[in-house]
This record gives sequence, structure tokens and C-alpha cells, in this order.
Amino acid sequence: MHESFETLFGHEPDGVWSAPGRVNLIGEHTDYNGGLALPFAIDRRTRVAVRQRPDHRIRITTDFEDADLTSGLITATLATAGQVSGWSRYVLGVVHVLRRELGIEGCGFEALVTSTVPIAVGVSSSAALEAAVLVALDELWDLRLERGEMVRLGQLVENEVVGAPTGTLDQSAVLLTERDHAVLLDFQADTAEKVPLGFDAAALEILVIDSLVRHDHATGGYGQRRRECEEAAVIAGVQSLREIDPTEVDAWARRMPAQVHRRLRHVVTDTERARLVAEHLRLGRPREIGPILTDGHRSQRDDFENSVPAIDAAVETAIAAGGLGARMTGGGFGGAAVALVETADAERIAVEVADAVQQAGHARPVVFPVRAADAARRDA
Ligand code: GAF
Repeated sequence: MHESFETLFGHEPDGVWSAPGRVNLIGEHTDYNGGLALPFAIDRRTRVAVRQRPDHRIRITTDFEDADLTSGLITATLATAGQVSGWSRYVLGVVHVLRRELGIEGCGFEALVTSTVPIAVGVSSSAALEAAVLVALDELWDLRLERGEMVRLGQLVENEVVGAPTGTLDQSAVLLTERDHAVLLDFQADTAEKVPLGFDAAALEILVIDSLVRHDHATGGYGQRRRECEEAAVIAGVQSLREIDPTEVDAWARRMPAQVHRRLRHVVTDTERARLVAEHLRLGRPREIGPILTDGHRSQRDDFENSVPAIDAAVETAIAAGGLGARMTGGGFGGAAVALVETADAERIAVEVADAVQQAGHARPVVFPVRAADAARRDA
């Protein structure tokens, strides 16, 4: 990376920072409802090599879309960082919110971004890029931001620069976790507890199954689901759906439209599933979580109605092939599923799922294993 940076900009970078993508094990659309979620950072990272400039100019490029780094160079200034589109929104958006929210007047910089986090798959390539830039600028501009503050700033980039009305799950997952651990996020208490996964010791593995059905949370059904959850909360007279007693979920059916009630039921029960999965993991029982993950998928498919046929097919075939559990991960309306499998079966299940989903008339999914990796950090 140092070599490409030097070829492009004519000198060495000040440093290289990176942040991972994430998968969410369980607890979906619970973040903006004050619930629980249990994601982990994956061993696919976005790296950013940065060198400060003496002026206010910003020059950035990436290998995301075009291998030719020079023709992809984007130029901006600190003052115009909020007026951008495409991939550079995630870099310049960070500059914009740092200036607007915290009144920071840093200097300009040159940056080269490379990534092994697949884009638009549902494994948070956007949060990875935001977090890598945040940890880089935090150090270079000597900001000393708390990780929790970085989570909030990353969410602002999504909400205000990108226009996606998302919560803080993804930024928390890539900034607050640790290798071999998931992180139990409580969005009401605002806490993050690291929970050991224990997959290696139990000879288990997580496969990501990318359906190739692309989603966009700025324009898709995400915002509509969020409004339906708000409607459920208004009817129930609560600030957030976290306040709904899980034992009273069915009773609420008589008090709201059926569809709104289904959204509520998903959110409340998925928070309970996240609590249960975390408990099994704490007790060293990772095999027990499989059926809970699969229940979580049914809840998304039938109650939250944010799955798509290609992902339903992936989940069903992963289980038919011997997986211990499987579910769609992330915001939905496309993206990926995760399957918990025995390491000894992983390669066979990956091929069987790809074959079966393709035979069912969908695009052949891309299946790859992931391990729980470190949060955002300085690499060099
Ligand atoms: C997307 C969003 F960005 C998160 O905030 C979260 O709501 C998730 O969908 C669903 O759990 O990843």
C-alpha cells in the first residue's frame, strides 16, 4: 500500500488505518428501537493510507471501482466536503460532520483507500470506510475522540450525507468489538459487552452467503419499516419498542393493524433472541444458538417481511445441507445470509447451497467463511 501511495502522491503516507466489515448474528432492526443486537467484526477490512497536507485540499482515490487509481482521483477542499456523491461520500462525509458537529479545523490530506469488504452485500462496507477514516483523522488531527462518539459521527454521515435513516448497529460493530468476540449492544442502556464466540474450540464456522440481490437503505424499504416501528410505538404509547413486555406481544395484536403488529413482534422477539444467544455464548454453548438464528430468519421473513426469495432459499438449503442454523444478516431487502456450520462441513455446504439456490432459479450466490476480527485500528 505504501508503494502505491508513493507512486500516486510522490511521498510516503503518515500511516495506514483500517476497519472491518461486520455480520450481525442476531437482533435485526432493533437498534433504532432501543433493543439488543449481537454483531461481530469480520476478517475483511478497508484500509486507508493518509498523509496530511499543509493546505486545505483533499485528494482521495480508491481501487473499489477502477483499478486505475490516478484517473479515479477526487479532489475537494475541507469546505466542500459535504457536497459529494458516490464512494467519496463516506470519506468526505466524515470530514463534513467533524467540522460541523465539533467545529474541527484540521488540515487537508491525501488518502488511498483499498478494501476486501464486499460492497452492497450487507456486511457494512460503508461503516468500515467511515470508521477507517474516523480513526485515521482522530489520530492525525489529534482529536482524542471516544469510540462511542465515533459511532455517533459515523451514523450522522449515513443519516445526513448519504441519506440512509439507519441506526448505530454497524458503526458500533466495527468500532467497539474485539477479535474472537461478538459484541452485545444494548441500544437503550447504551452499553457494549464483548461476548466470546467460542467457534474455534467447538469446530464451528460462520459462512456468509451473498445472494447478489443488491439493496440500498437510502431508497429501499428500510425507511418504511422504520416508520412502521414508530407507528407501533405511538399506538402502544411507548418511547421505543424496547418498553414492550415480551410476554404481552400477542395482546397488542388487538390494538393495532395486523401489519404494524407483525413489525412490533419481530423487533421484540429478536431482542429476546439476542439476549438468549449471548447467554449461550457466555456459557460456552455455541452449538445451541443454531435454531435461534433460524427462528430469527422466520421472524424477518414472515413478520418484518424484509427478506427476499433468494435469501430464503439460501437459508433453507443451508439447513437442509446440515447447517446448525441460518438467517439473513443486516437490514435486508437483499444482501446476505449467515449460516452456522461445522467446520468439517463448511466447504461441502458452501457448494451445495450455491448449487441449490442456482437450481431454484436465482443468481448463484457467493459463499465465503468469516472469522471474528479486530475493531478499527492503526495498522502501520
Ligand atoms: C442496517 C442499518 F444500517 C443498521 O442500523 C441496522 O438497522 C440494520 O440494518 C438492521 O439491523 O445495517
